[in-house]
Amino acid sequence: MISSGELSGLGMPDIDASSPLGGLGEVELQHPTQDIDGDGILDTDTTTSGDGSVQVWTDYDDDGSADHVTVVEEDGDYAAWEFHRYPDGTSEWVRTDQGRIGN
Ligand SMILES: [Ca+2]
Ligand SMILES: [Ca+2]
Repeated sequence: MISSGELSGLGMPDIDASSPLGGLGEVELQHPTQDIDGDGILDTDTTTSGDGSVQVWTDYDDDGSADHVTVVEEDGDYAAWEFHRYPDGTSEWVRTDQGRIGN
């Protein structure tokens, strides 16, 4: 089995800080590589896109789909989004933060 960081993130949405995620829908974390909350279960996948932006996808409840994403562009623009699931079966991504690092 060959496994490297370069392979992680395949199939993840390619987004930047200004991408509207409202209709993106559920995002499966196929290859989580980090354990952010330290419970021994991998929950976070960091992906990069061609333009230099970095996306950090985190699955807080370990159900396999991302609940939070932070996007940071090369020039410091960033945005954070939370995935909300509603009782009527619908779901959406809601932006929780946006700005520019270092200014
Ligand atoms: Ca964890
Ligand atoms: Ca989840």
